[in-house]
Amino acid sequence: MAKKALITGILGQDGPYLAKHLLENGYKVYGLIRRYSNPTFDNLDFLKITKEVEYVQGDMADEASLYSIMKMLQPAEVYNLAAQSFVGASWEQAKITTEINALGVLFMLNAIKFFSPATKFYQASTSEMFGLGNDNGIQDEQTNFHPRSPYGVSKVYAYWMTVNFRESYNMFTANGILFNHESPIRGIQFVTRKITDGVARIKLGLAKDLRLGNLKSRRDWGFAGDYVEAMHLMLQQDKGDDYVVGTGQNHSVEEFVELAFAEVGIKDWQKYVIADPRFIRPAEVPDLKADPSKAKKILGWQPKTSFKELVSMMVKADLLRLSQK
Ligand code: GDR
Repeated sequence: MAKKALITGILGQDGPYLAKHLLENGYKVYGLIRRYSNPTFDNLDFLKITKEVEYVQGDMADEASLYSIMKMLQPAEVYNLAAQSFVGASWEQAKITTEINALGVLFMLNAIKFFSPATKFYQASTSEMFGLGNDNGIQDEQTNFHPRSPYGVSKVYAYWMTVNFRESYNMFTANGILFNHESPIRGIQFVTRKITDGVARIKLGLAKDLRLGNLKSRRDWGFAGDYVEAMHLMLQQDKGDDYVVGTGQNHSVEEFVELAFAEVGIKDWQKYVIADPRFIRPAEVPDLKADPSKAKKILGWQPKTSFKELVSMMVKADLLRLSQK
């Protein structure tokens, strides 16, 4: 019988890439879907796997729904990718961010503990937990957390609950502390996709400018398709553990902008970019860079896609998408 995996957050960016990877590895993949009036399967369609995933109805904020799903499915692995994942919205919507990102994880851990204790659990932790916690400009598994947003705070709670269920109940749980990871199906409000979509629109004459916030912040950007392989590897080890996943290099938002415009042959990008205070955050994380040595050593994982390849892939996909409309 095929191994069963349940992915929460199946309609987001990482869910489809992970589902594709698991399907290619012979898994039966289930996707958790909450009630939407109009669920959008565009990201799964993009990877051509919409019909290969089986969908189950439930909600991270409603623990009883998770209990019955775990009782029914008894999956070998659960990947918790469900979240209010946009940092920028988390100040205005701190409560819902906390309910889904923090309490939702507690509910899922309890669902596993009570109804499917052999299930291995992956938690989508994040470099946003580090925030200002910075060991000489680079973060690894030992770096202190100093989150700077309600989103980061909610993820720190989830991280420690995931560790605590491992320590308290001997459950197999793993935190993947993923640094920023992007792709052509990245949500449009995140800065990379906002830039590549904006650049493609400007190139095609569909927009005149691109409005951005802080161009100076630096992120360690990788390709989501590479990162889901690390998630899977974490659950194939002898015991659960926590791993930093990133490239080990970082770039400023400005460098991303410059490279994206260069991809369509525009050198004088400053003409098009407008600083807009609406996109400045109440507290910023200025500089993140991963030390992924542990993932490399123990999981044998390494990113395959360079920063330049990532920018180019995203710009090309947006040009194609917009020229087909
Ligand atoms: P981030 O991603 O907050 O790092 O979290 P995002 O792409 O939103 O921001 C990256 C940096 O770019 C700056 N920035 C802007 N950001 C947005 N969204 N829009 C703008 O116009 C803009 N201008 C400048 C931001 O201030 C920030 O410094 C992402 C999310 O996917 C999280 O869920 C995940 O946990 C982390 O990555 C790892």
